[in-house]
Amino acid sequence: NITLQIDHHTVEVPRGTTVLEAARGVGINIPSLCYMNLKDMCITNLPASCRMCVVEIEGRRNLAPACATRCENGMKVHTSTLRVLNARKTVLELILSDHPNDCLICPKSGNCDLQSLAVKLKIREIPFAGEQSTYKIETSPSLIRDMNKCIFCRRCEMMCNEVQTVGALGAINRGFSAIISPAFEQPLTTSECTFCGQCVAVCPVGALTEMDHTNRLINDLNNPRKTVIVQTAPAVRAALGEEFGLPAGTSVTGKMAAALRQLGFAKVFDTDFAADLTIMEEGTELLNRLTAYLNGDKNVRLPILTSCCPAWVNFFEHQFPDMLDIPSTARSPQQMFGSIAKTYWAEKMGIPREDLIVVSIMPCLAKKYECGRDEFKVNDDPDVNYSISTRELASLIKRANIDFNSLPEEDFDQPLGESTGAGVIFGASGGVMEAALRTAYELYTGQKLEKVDFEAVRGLDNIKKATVRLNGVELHVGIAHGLGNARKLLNEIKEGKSEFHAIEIMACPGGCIGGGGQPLHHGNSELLKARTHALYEEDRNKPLRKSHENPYILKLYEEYLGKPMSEKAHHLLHTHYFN
Ligand code: HC1
Ligand code: SF4
Repeated sequence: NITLQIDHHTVEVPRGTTVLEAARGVGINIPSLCYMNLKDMCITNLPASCRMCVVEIEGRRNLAPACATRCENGMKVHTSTLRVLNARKTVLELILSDHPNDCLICPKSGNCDLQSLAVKLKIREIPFAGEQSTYKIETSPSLIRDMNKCIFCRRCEMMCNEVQTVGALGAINRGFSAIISPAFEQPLTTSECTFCGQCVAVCPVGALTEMDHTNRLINDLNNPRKTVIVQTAPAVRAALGEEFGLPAGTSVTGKMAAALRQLGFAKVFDTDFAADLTIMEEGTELLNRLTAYLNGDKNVRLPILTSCCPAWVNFFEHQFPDMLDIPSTARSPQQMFGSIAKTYWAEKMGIPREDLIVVSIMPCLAKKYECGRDEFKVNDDPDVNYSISTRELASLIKRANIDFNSLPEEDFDQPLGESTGAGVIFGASGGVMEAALRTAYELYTGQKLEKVDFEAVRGLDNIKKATVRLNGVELHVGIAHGLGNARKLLNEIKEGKSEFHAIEIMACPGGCIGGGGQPLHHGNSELLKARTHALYEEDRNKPLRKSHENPYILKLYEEYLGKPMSEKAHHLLHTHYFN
């Protein structure tokens, strides 16, 4: 270990620790904009480009960036001398000299690191009147890109290239014209972008934000000719509370249902219901493929890959176009919900399709794009009209003057609000696989599962593995979260080296709990762990924990669909892929 002095603290840290980390360890929060450390993924963004974190080190002539300076024995560091404070202020003024000062109307206002720093450093004027960038703001179904606001921290580039290995964003041009952009300055929509939103989740300013549908929703909720219903994704309940000052990991399912009712939705339903439905379809597909394989069918495609994450679907459509027959054909729970709501439920209620609006609340930005895919429309009417992110929901609740923390706990409406614990854990990496295993085991063996928890598939390890015995057959399963990890498993399949029969992939770190539409995670894995914990707690406390025990799912098959993978189920709940 190394001992050094930081301001008035004597600090002992392991060799290799940076001054920034050592200082933060004793509560000295040196400001930074570009620095980001994804400890659990062993990835650090360290361009040392913003220079906000400069400190004075005794015996050195120049100020040093704390993020890129390693601690040394006996070092004496000063983090807030006059020289340091003046340097930081000048750096910030220079950044602001080419940054629009439209904070009042910026989508990131109130949640922007640059704005917070300007407040903290008491910036009152911008002395350097420099040239201003004038880029056109680009919109896509999921994200908005405003390069006039980019501060070149390169955090988005790191997420897109290193964590996701998509490579949609990179630095192009030089000097004042340098920007982060898809190749040849093409729009995101025609690039390799998957709309995963991980660049948005780490952008410290308003350069990358989500496509906002809150005004559209307010209009619909006030239209007396429309019935507006809502479904809420599993991961939303584990993070929404953070927007109202509750500690990370507080589950707010009941308050969320109450808030949605107060906002004016005619019915408050749950995507978790459709997650249970997904398990019936995808689980059956897995067992069908496995049985065919065991019976010697050489053409059967294994491993089967989950297909509920739309950014992941985009990724394999773009990057592995010769493997489109491997993923499950099951639609995502969001889309299964929309399809069932606009057929089975609408018919039951006597609501004409054109008068029904289905809205989803999602932790994800790719879900916005998924709603608009042509396969999920009937006569041009989308099964899910549009999707709102967790952050957008929080802003709506605030706008409607709802005191979220004092709301009562309310239940979802039935029948499309009933779910089991298996549906809840979909929101964490490994959850879809665990839910599938619970059902596949019981359906395949005809026996009751002794222990419902499959610990091996949980947690934040990059790639997780487990083996489950089904009547003497060994089922090998793998799980990856983050598209970079997914790529590794896909390459193994391509090379014929995959050891798995089934693989779960979620595009975001930690699964949907780390989605691009959640309160920004800024790469903080402790936050992801707390959210994950909230979902497993909720699962543990549910009376039913296996999808095939959901009574309303059983009723749906009995009254409408017949059985899993029936012709009707195929038509309403399955899809196909394109390159
Ligand atoms: Fe997800 Fe899913 S779990 S994709 O991560 O399969 O977004 O939460 O809603 O559709 O259920 C997201 C979460 C979500 C779907 C489900
Ligand atoms: Fe890259 Fe995802 Fe951002 Fe698209 S949304 S640019 S894939 S990080």
